[in-house]
Amino acid sequence: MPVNLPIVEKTLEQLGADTPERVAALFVKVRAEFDREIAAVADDAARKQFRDAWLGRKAGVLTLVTDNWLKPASPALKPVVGQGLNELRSHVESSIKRRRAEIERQSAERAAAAERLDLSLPGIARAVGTRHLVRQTLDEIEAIFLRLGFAVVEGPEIETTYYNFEALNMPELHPARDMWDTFYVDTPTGGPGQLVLRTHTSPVQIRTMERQPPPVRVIVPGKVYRRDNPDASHLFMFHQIEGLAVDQDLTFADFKGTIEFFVHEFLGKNARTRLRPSYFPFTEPSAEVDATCIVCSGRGCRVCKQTGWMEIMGAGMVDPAVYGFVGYDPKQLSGFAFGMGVDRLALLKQGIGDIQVLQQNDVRFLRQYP
Ligand code: 2NM
Repeated sequence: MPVNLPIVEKTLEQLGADTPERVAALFVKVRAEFDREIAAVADDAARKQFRDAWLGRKAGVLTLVTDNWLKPASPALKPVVGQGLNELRSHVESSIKRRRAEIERQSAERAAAAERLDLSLPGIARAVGTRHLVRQTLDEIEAIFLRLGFAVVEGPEIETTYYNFEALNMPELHPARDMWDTFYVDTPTGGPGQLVLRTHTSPVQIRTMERQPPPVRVIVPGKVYRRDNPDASHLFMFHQIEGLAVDQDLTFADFKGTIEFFVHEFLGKNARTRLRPSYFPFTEPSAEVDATCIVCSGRGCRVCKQTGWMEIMGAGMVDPAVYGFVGYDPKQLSGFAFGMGVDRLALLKQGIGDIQVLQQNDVRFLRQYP
């Protein structure tokens, strides 16, 4: 900020200031210019420049006044100039100091204002996720079996053919393997042997029995994979919960009681249970479990194809051959196992006709199951 004061470049003599009154008038002019200029100093950088212009040792206004007015002044005027200069200096210094404090306060206020939280603004509504319908169903089923003393265990989704088939009483080339449309995983020669995406969670039951001695009571939830073409009732990845109980003297009646308890808890006390003979390579005898159709309460409808029943699981007494693979003694032990498709059960319970909505992740669907 250049100081606009030509009078300080001149001497008192040149200015014709030969009386105390005239000298005083000159100081008034200087001070007026100072007051005018300091009002425009708005920030720290401008203040530093302004300070130099007035107090700078080499060419500051006060230096000029000293050199041009005071030093050459006549002995008579010198005290007057000296007093004027002192008053000017103290005014300049204290004013600049005050201005500096003001600028600091203003910039602090501006910073605080920029940071201030406006608590009256509406919040940001974040989209809150929910448990997926399948997860909700898994949790519900797990809770029922936990109350019966079952433990929840999980295992790998990529399995060896040994755990997925062989240990479940299906040797290589056995036609029963064709019951599942299996995804085979490419593996390097000399690798771990043939790998598959597990077609059921039963390999985890095998691994559990290998790991621990009887008694065993576990349920195994998880994803399973089958090479099906997707349609309204098929997904190539879906969810199962399988269960296994092994102990001395477990009977088919224990199995029936367990399943009836489950059906009552899951579908309601009015739901009845029915067993039909079936076949699985790893159970003997084997059964399909039907429950009263929840859509029509058993009267017959489109969902149950007018039978009043819907199939909810496959099950049976564990085949003694399976115990041989895990080092259990079939003469000392017996047990039952069961497996159910969780996605399908969720659909039945909700009256949904197309299984594909479970994997399309359309929020309009998901939001219906908060
Ligand atoms: C089912 C149906 C019947 C089953 C059998 C076993 C094991 F490991 F103990 F042999 N785990 N799961 C089983 C039996 C599964 O799912 C429809």
